[in-house]
Amino acid sequence: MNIIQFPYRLYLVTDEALCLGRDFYWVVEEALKGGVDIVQIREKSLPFTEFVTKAEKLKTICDKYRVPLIVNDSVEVAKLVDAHGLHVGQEDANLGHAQEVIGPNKILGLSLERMEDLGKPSSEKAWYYGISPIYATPTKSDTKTEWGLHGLAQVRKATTKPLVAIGRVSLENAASIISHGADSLAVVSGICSAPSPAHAAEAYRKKIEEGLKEQ
Ligand code: TZP
Ligand code: MG
Repeated sequence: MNIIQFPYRLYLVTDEALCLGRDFYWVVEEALKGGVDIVQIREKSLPFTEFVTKAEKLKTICDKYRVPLIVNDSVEVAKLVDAHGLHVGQEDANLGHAQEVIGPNKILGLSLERMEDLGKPSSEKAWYYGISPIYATPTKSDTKTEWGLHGLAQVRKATTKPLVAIGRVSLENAASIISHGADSLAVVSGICSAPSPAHAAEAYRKKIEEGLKEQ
Protein backbone atom coordinates (compact mmCIF):
# COMPACT_ATOMS: atom_id res chain seq x y z
CA MET A 1 0.00 0.00 0.00
CA ASN A 2 1.18 3.49 -0.83
CA ILE A 3 2.04 5.55 2.23
CA ILE A 4 2.96 8.66 0.27
CA GLN A 5 -0.02 10.88 0.79
CA PHE A 6 0.24 14.66 1.17
CA PRO A 7 -0.39 16.69 3.18
CA TYR A 8 1.58 15.46 6.13
CA ARG A 9 0.97 17.65 9.12
CA LEU A 10 3.59 16.97 11.79
CA TYR A 11 7.13 16.40 10.57
CA LEU A 12 9.70 15.20 13.08
CA VAL A 13 13.29 16.10 12.18
CA THR A 14 15.63 14.09 14.36
CA ASP A 15 18.59 15.21 16.42
CA GLU A 16 19.92 12.64 18.84
CA ALA A 17 21.87 15.31 20.74
CA LEU A 18 18.55 16.92 21.69
CA CYS A 19 17.01 13.69 23.05
CA LEU A 20 18.35 14.43 26.56
CA GLY A 21 20.31 11.16 26.80
CA ARG A 22 17.21 9.03 26.26
CA ASP A 23 17.20 6.22 23.72
CA PHE A 24 16.96 7.82 20.27
CA TYR A 25 14.63 5.15 18.83
CA TRP A 26 12.36 5.36 21.87
CA VAL A 27 12.03 9.11 21.36
CA VAL A 28 11.10 8.68 17.71
CA GLU A 29 8.64 5.88 18.43
CA GLU A 30 6.95 7.92 21.17
CA ALA A 31 6.65 10.82 18.73
CA LEU A 32 5.05 8.50 16.18
CA LYS A 33 2.58 7.28 18.81
CA GLY A 34 1.70 10.92 19.50
CA GLY A 35 0.86 11.68 15.87
CA VAL A 36 4.01 12.54 13.92
CA ASP A 37 3.16 11.55 10.34
CA ILE A 38 6.51 12.02 8.57
CA VAL A 39 10.10 11.68 9.89
CA GLN A 40 13.40 13.05 8.63
CA ILE A 41 16.71 11.60 9.76
CA ARG A 42 19.16 14.48 9.91
CA GLU A 43 22.74 13.55 10.74
CA LYS A 44 25.47 16.09 10.26
CA SER A 45 28.52 14.31 11.62
CA LEU A 46 27.97 10.54 11.66
CA PRO A 47 30.32 8.37 9.61
CA PHE A 48 28.58 6.99 6.53
CA THR A 49 28.11 3.39 7.71
CA GLU A 50 26.66 4.52 11.04
CA PHE A 51 24.30 6.88 9.22
CA VAL A 52 23.12 3.93 7.10
CA THR A 53 22.61 1.68 10.13
CA LYS A 54 20.68 4.36 11.98
CA ALA A 55 18.53 5.13 8.94
CA GLU A 56 17.75 1.41 8.46
CA LYS A 57 16.61 1.11 12.07
CA LEU A 58 14.47 4.21 11.78
CA LYS A 59 12.95 2.94 8.54
CA THR A 60 11.84 -0.25 10.32
CA ILE A 61 10.17 1.83 13.04
CA CYS A 62 8.55 4.23 10.58
CA ASP A 63 7.28 1.33 8.45
CA LYS A 64 5.53 -0.07 11.52
CA TYR A 65 3.58 3.20 11.79
CA ARG A 66 3.16 3.51 8.00
CA VAL A 67 4.95 6.84 8.11
CA PRO A 68 7.49 7.92 5.45
CA LEU A 69 11.15 8.27 6.33
CA ILE A 70 13.01 11.09 4.59
CA VAL A 71 16.82 11.30 4.59
CA ASN A 72 18.49 14.68 4.95
CA ASP A 73 21.21 15.54 2.41
CA SER A 74 22.56 12.11 1.49
CA VAL A 75 21.29 10.74 -1.82
CA GLU A 76 23.39 7.61 -1.22
CA VAL A 77 21.87 6.86 2.18
CA ALA A 78 18.35 7.50 0.85
CA LYS A 79 19.01 5.05 -1.98
CA LEU A 80 20.67 2.39 0.20
CA VAL A 81 17.90 2.24 2.80
CA ASP A 82 15.11 2.69 0.23
CA ALA A 83 13.85 5.73 2.13
CA HIS A 84 10.61 7.35 1.01
CA GLY A 85 12.41 10.52 0.12
CA LEU A 86 15.21 13.02 0.43
CA HIS A 87 15.39 16.54 1.82
CA VAL A 88 18.07 18.95 0.67
CA GLY A 89 19.11 22.55 1.23
CA GLN A 90 20.08 25.04 -1.44
CA GLU A 91 23.74 24.05 -1.31
CA ASP A 92 23.14 20.29 -1.34
CA ALA A 93 22.41 17.67 -4.01
CA ASN A 94 20.73 18.66 -7.27
CA LEU A 95 17.13 17.48 -7.16
CA GLY A 96 17.03 16.23 -10.75
CA HIS A 97 20.08 14.05 -10.17
CA ALA A 98 18.73 12.91 -6.80
CA GLN A 99 15.44 11.81 -8.36
CA GLU A 100 17.33 9.79 -10.99
CA VAL A 101 19.31 8.00 -8.31
CA ILE A 102 16.58 7.34 -5.76
CA GLY A 103 13.71 6.74 -8.17
CA PRO A 104 10.69 8.56 -9.53
CA ASN A 105 8.18 7.94 -6.74
CA LYS A 106 10.26 9.36 -3.93
CA ILE A 107 9.42 12.52 -2.05
CA LEU A 108 11.82 15.41 -2.70
CA GLY A 109 11.96 18.24 -0.20
CA LEU A 110 13.85 21.50 -0.68
CA SER A 111 14.59 24.22 1.87
CA LEU A 112 13.79 27.73 0.67
CA GLU A 113 16.23 30.21 2.12
CA ARG A 114 15.28 33.25 0.06
CA MET A 115 12.39 34.33 -2.13
CA GLU A 116 14.69 34.07 -5.20
CA ASP A 117 15.09 30.32 -4.59
CA LEU A 118 11.52 29.86 -5.81
CA GLY A 119 12.42 31.01 -9.30
CA LYS A 120 15.28 28.54 -9.80
CA PRO A 121 14.46 25.80 -12.36
CA SER A 122 15.62 23.05 -9.99
CA SER A 123 13.15 24.23 -7.34
CA GLU A 124 10.30 23.07 -9.56
CA LYS A 125 11.39 19.47 -8.97
CA ALA A 126 10.64 19.67 -5.26
CA TRP A 127 7.48 18.03 -3.96
CA TYR A 128 7.39 20.38 -0.99
CA TYR A 129 9.28 23.41 0.26
CA GLY A 130 10.76 23.92 3.71
CA ILE A 131 10.29 27.49 4.97
CA SER A 132 13.68 27.61 6.58
CA PRO A 133 13.72 29.04 9.16
CA ILE A 134 10.28 30.40 9.96
CA TYR A 135 11.95 31.71 13.15
CA ALA A 136 15.67 31.79 13.99
CA THR A 137 16.55 28.86 16.24
CA PRO A 138 19.54 27.75 18.29
CA THR A 139 19.15 24.27 16.73
CA LYS A 140 20.52 25.57 13.38
CA SER A 141 22.61 28.69 13.26
CA ASP A 142 23.74 28.84 9.62
CA THR A 143 20.44 30.12 8.29
CA LYS A 144 19.71 33.15 6.05
CA THR A 145 16.20 34.64 5.95
CA GLU A 146 14.05 34.49 9.02
CA TRP A 147 10.79 34.20 7.05
CA GLY A 148 8.32 35.01 9.80
CA LEU A 149 4.59 34.91 9.17
CA HIS A 150 4.77 37.65 6.55
CA GLY A 151 7.40 35.80 4.49
CA LEU A 152 5.44 32.58 4.81
CA ALA A 153 2.29 34.28 3.53
CA GLN A 154 4.27 35.67 0.55
CA VAL A 155 5.53 32.20 -0.39
CA ARG A 156 2.01 30.84 0.07
CA LYS A 157 0.79 33.27 -2.59
CA ALA A 158 3.61 32.32 -4.96
CA THR A 159 3.26 28.52 -5.01
CA THR A 160 0.71 25.76 -4.59
CA LYS A 161 3.29 23.21 -3.38
CA PRO A 162 3.04 22.01 0.21
CA LEU A 163 4.89 24.29 2.64
CA VAL A 164 6.61 22.93 5.72
CA ALA A 165 7.59 25.52 8.32
CA ILE A 166 10.73 24.79 10.36
CA GLY A 167 12.61 26.75 13.01
CA ARG A 168 11.57 27.33 16.62
CA VAL A 169 8.09 25.99 15.96
CA SER A 170 6.51 25.86 19.41
CA LEU A 171 3.10 25.13 20.87
CA GLU A 172 2.68 28.90 21.22
CA ASN A 173 3.25 29.77 17.57
CA ALA A 174 2.10 26.52 15.88
CA ALA A 175 -1.53 27.44 15.18
CA SER A 176 -0.67 30.86 13.73
CA ILE A 177 1.98 29.37 11.40
CA ILE A 178 -0.65 27.01 10.01
CA SER A 179 -3.29 29.73 9.73
CA HIS A 180 -0.81 31.84 7.72
CA GLY A 181 -0.54 29.14 5.08
CA ALA A 182 1.83 26.39 6.16
CA ASP A 183 0.62 22.86 5.44
CA SER A 184 2.94 21.22 7.95
CA LEU A 185 5.12 21.95 10.94
CA ALA A 186 8.61 20.49 11.24
CA VAL A 187 9.86 20.23 14.78
CA VAL A 188 13.21 19.20 16.30
CA SER A 189 13.67 20.33 19.90
CA GLY A 190 9.96 20.81 20.66
CA ILE A 191 9.53 17.05 20.38
CA CYS A 192 13.01 15.51 20.81
CA SER A 193 13.60 17.41 24.08
CA ALA A 194 10.05 17.27 25.45
CA PRO A 195 9.56 15.40 28.73
CA SER A 196 7.07 13.23 26.83
CA PRO A 197 7.64 13.24 23.07
CA ALA A 198 4.27 11.50 22.64
CA HIS A 199 2.36 14.16 24.57
CA ALA A 200 4.25 16.91 22.77
CA ALA A 201 3.32 15.44 19.38
CA GLU A 202 -0.33 15.17 20.46
CA ALA A 203 -0.28 18.79 21.57
CA TYR A 204 1.23 19.95 18.25
CA ARG A 205 -1.47 18.01 16.37
CA LYS A 206 -4.16 19.85 18.32
CA LYS A 207 -2.58 23.22 17.51
CA ILE A 208 -2.41 22.24 13.85
CA GLU A 209 -6.14 21.45 13.87
CA GLU A 210 -6.79 24.87 15.45
CA GLY A 211 -4.70 26.57 12.77
CA LEU A 212 -6.40 24.68 9.92
CA LYS A 213 -9.81 25.92 11.09
CA GLU A 214 -8.53 29.49 10.67
CA GLN A 215 -6.96 28.99 7.24
N1 TZP B 1 16.33 23.89 9.34
C1 TZP B 1 15.92 25.13 9.52
S1 TZP B 1 15.67 25.48 11.14
C2 TZP B 1 16.11 23.90 11.60
C3 TZP B 1 16.44 23.18 10.49
C4 TZP B 1 16.91 21.79 10.46
C5 TZP B 1 16.15 23.43 13.01
C6 TZP B 1 14.81 23.51 13.71
O1 TZP B 1 14.96 23.07 15.04
P1 TZP B 1 13.98 23.48 16.21
O2 TZP B 1 14.62 22.86 17.44
O3 TZP B 1 12.65 22.85 15.91
O4 TZP B 1 13.94 24.96 16.29
MG1 MG C 1 21.45 20.22 3.96
